[in-house]
Amino acid sequence: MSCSGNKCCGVEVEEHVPILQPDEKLLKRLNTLANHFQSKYSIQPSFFVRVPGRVNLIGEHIDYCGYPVCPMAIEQDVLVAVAPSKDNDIHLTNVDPKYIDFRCKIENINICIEDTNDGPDWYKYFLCGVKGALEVIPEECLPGGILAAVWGNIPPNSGLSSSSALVSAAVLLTVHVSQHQLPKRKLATISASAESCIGTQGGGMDQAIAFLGKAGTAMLIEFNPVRGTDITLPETAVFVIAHSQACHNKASTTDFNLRVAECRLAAQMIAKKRNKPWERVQRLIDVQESLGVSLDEMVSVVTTELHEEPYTMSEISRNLGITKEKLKEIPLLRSFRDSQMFKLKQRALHVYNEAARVVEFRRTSVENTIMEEEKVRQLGKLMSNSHASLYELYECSHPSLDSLVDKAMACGALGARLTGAGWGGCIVAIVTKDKVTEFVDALKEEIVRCGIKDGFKLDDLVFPTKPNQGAAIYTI
Ligand code: ADP
Ligand code: NG1
Ligand code: MG
Repeated sequence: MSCSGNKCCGVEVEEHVPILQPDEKLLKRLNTLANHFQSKYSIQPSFFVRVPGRVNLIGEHIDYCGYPVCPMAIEQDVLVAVAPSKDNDIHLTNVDPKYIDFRCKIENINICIEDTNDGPDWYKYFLCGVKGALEVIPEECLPGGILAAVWGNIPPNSGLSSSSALVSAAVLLTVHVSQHQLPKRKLATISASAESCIGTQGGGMDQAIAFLGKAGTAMLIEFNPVRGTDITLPETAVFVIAHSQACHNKASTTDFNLRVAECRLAAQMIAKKRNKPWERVQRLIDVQESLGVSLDEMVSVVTTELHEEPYTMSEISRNLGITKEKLKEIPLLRSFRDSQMFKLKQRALHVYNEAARVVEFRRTSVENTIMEEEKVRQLGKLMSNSHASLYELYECSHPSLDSLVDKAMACGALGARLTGAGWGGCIVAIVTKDKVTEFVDALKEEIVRCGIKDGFKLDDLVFPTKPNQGAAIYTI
């Protein structure tokens, strides 16, 4: 029996977050952060954690339906300098002055989320992570207090997962400051469930890639249980991220959770129509599994079982054979008014087709009978089809994203799509290696021509990216 990768004598060995020495570039940033820490707390940090953002190449809005996705960790990250504190308080500061300092008792973490246009206060993301970690750390290891200084360079509210990098960093540092150890996959699961306290019921992709990400390879992330498999991308493919200059905080509106609810209701309605125990069905993958059919067949099932017109709460409850009051008891539905309409057919069609595109993306990436250039073209087509579906069926795009996708295609991309939840944020485009510089220059020129908004810098608006290392702990 072989012993390689994460297998020993054929048995899966759980990987842990590595403790690394920083390279020169990171060391410079850690020193700046250490100086900020020292200026606030008058001591040196004991260690640092680094958690990257991510770009999702394909598989959007399907993680919470149970389907695999294909992200990679990016270079931009959240860094936190940490030391234990004896006073049983959590002390928080941020190098960026727009994020105000915060302090609270560790046994009195309050993550009450108020309705605001800007979304929750930044420190609540951090507190979600600390709280999630404290729930699993054994009593005898629990920390006194924590001194922490945060510094991130992932553009926030932009679909590159700055929120999950912050939550996951808080989970990791709380576990490490307690001198406790947990494997990467467990940390990813804790972080995903911790972030749901912020209000959005995401599927776990962001926290999974934050911990499982590896330099040089994208990942197929699967769920229940969470796991990652390397996907080697074609040598000649380069992924370029571009910002639409429209920002959207996911927790500031009900858009995201409405999509999660629509997918769940679509799954339950199909199950009910096909005489399956619908109460046990939570995700679109559950109904596919209970019917035992392919993704293509699920597209036909949706077409016959669900109608185009948006559903009302009354129609859904009638079809499921329960009262509207009972339906509204489902936690995810509590925040919606009686008048809320649900587009079940459109959302379910997107999910099953997108899940099929992920299968195809992976198959194409690893296929060695296709010529490199043709491979990149095929991956590009899948990405563009994904965007069209997110625009049309899932309705989570934004005019600035659509126009940026068009610009990217006009500048020579072989495919482009919004990445992350949408409603603003970033796109990811695929180009061949020999055309990257030409592409980036042309796209920048187009962006300048249309105008750069206050607060954005041209160099941060378009940048090539490659698969990066996941979370790590550093000492200096
Ligand atoms: P994203 O798509 O980037 O994950 P979200 O809407 O999910 O966007 O959440 C972004 C929020 O995370 C920000 O509004 C802010 O509260 C918090 N955040 C992100 N980066 C930082 C940072 N460097 N420092 C403090 N808070 C941050
Ligand atoms: P972003 O854009 O990073 O907030 C969200 C969800 C993901 C996934 C994508 C859409 C969270 C923390 N993240 O990502 O789980 O559903 O949207 O594919 O909720
Ligand atoms: Mg987020």
